[in-house]
Amino acid sequence: MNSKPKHTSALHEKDGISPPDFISKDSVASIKKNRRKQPSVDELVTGILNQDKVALSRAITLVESKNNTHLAKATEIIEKCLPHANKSIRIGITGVPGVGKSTFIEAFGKHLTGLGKKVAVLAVDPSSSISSGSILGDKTRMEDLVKDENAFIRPSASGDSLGGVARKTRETIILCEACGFDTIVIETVGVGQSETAVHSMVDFFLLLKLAGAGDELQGIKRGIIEMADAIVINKADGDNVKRAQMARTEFKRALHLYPMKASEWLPKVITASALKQEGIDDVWQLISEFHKTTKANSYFENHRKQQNRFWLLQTIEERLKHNFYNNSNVKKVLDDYLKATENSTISPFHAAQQLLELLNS
Ligand SMILES: Nc1nc2c(ncn2[C@@H]2O[C@H](COP(=O)(O)OP(=O)(O)OP(=O)(O)O)[C@@H](O)[C@H]2O)c(=O)[nH]1
Ligand SMILES: [Mg+2]
Repeated sequence: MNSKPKHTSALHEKDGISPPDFISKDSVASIKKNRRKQPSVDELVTGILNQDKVALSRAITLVESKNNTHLAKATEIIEKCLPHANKSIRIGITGVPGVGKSTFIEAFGKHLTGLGKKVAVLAVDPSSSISSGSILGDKTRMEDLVKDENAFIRPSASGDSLGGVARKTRETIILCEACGFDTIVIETVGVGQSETAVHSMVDFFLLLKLAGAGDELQGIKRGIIEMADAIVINKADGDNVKRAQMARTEFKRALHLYPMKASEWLPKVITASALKQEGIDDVWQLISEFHKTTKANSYFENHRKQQNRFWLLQTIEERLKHNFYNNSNVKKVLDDYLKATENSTISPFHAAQQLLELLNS
């Protein structure tokens, strides 16, 4: 006889089937216990400082989380890692889709690990939350680097705002450095303002280009050329070698028209073939030279200090904006105010003033 009370509610779930006897209850309990166990902040920090990539990945997941408890943990981890960070060179790489960024990073990364370096590859691509194709593509295109003991590849954090994605990447840089990665490569495809965001978190900014396509064809904004510390004309192989060399001369000439950079570094133009792995060492030599020059004239340190200031102010702006648009009082009346300004029944400035006052009410 079944002694259990009869359930009349339609919501009642039937008891599941109990596991067969040959499954050890102890094993099930131990698996469940381990599965639930979240490593503590100190465990993750110790792991990161011991160059454990699993701990690094888990900490990055916390940085990328939307859960407030995770974020609080992430903040603590970053604070503890900060004294161990900073000892690296941070390189930003940009270029239009198809220029060969992934192929280049694979060749460049392998070259550097061959020199005994530890390379972390991160990405800033705010569009990746919409189409995850590029992430999967990158992982397969960086086949060898993914398997490399001394490399770490993390696709772009997803997020709806560039500011959010950029913040996560910046924090991830700190974690990677504390984990012993001495070369940080940050890839971005020119979506919106992502190059500017990447430029403001790296020491060296590299622009990949193709020969034979005009700037307008390549969709590269002028500002990006101005940001570049080096332009690499990629795919300089086969029939393309001559055109690549011509493009190099043209770019060199064009770069002379730009004013001297604060770093006192004259941007260089070189040709390379990521596919044939040619010119890769030249790129590295160039970056090393830049590193030496800017360390000697103190630009390197000053630039990083400036970047930290920039990110502090940027974060405040983001938060203030977020708090404003998510304030329930503001949400209730914003549309009415917008309509009223459209109809000129209130001036935009007066409306703004009244809306901002709602934040303090
Ligand atoms: N001939 C030649 N082809 C190359 C070279 N580098 C990359 N390619 C090819 O160009 C295509 C695009 O390369 P990717 O490395 O995926 O380019 P990407 O810039 O990462 O592209 P997205 O991720 O779409 O932005 C691939 O078919 C590569 O094999 C090169 O140096 N020479
Ligand atoms: Mg790619």
